[in-house]
Amino acid sequence: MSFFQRNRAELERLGYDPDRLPPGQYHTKRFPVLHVGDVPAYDMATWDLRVYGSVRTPLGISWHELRALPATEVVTDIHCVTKWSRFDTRWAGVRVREVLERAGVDDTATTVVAHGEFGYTTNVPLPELLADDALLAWGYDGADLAPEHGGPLRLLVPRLYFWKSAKWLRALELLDHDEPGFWERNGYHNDGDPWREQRYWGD
Ligand SMILES: Nc1nc2c(c(=O)[nH]1)N[C@H]1C(S)=C(S)[C@@H](COP(=O)(O)O)O[C@H]1N2
Ligand SMILES: [Mo]
Repeated sequence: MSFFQRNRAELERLGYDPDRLPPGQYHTKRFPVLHVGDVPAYDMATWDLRVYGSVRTPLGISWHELRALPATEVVTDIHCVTKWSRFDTRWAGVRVREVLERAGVDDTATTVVAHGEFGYTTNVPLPELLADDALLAWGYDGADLAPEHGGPLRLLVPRLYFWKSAKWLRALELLDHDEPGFWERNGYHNDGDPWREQRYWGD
């Protein structure tokens, strides 16, 4: 039996439906930490989240203002392009939609580029960020989101491979055209749908 077959058999023993695993993925109970560069430190008094580009009202949202927005919880599976998946991860935050509504997205906007600290970028189709489970996440498993997992704030787009979920999120840029981000320019698939196994260029 291959590693992947054993992993699916183990899932079944644990009482999970192995069909929750997208093609080519294995499940893990660990929560790996994966990023390029350092974990940034912040002064939350000066931290802000900017929303700009194809919007009527560009925003600079302070931490205090962000935390006053309607909070919600999302329990979801996450899928990393390096093949691990983790089930039933529990996140707290505000729906991306809430913030985009406040900025007033132009009818021409199609794409959002998420900007993380230190220039990390990733492009996400606007409709993905209007979904109920797309969050600006500040909490994980009942606690503040740990800095190594993207705290104080990360994007959560659980329907796409996890590289689209930018850690240390600082800005959402609305565009009327598509524009590949950091990994999308460096070999990863532009769309990144795990169910269609869109991992790399040419997949
Ligand atoms: N700012 C930033 N966000 C990032 C990354 C990064 O390098 N920088 N890596 C991405 C990748 S490739 C993955 S798999 C996930 C990993 O999130 P985790 O460390 O919380 O598991 O973060 C994504 N978000
Ligand atoms: Mo990744």
